Amino acid sequence: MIQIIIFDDKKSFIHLALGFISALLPFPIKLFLFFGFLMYELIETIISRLRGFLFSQPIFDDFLSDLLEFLVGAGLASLFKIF
Ligand SMILES: [Ca+2]
Repeated sequence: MIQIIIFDDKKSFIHLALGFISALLPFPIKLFLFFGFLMYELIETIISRLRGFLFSQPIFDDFLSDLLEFLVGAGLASLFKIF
């Protein structure tokens, strides 16, 4: 079982907004933003791990939390997208 807490900090809403905006942009740009976001999150996770901030919890909890926030934003955008 995986338990992930989303919307756990102020940055959560930036992830949500980024996902929302990404989904509304044209095809190549939205993929570019998505992979850019993934790379940023991976690097952030690795740096946090190296600094020892995440030693008390599974490595990818925060990564998955942020990714889900992005995808919820993208999902909401797709509901409101007309074209
Ligand atoms: Ca988060």
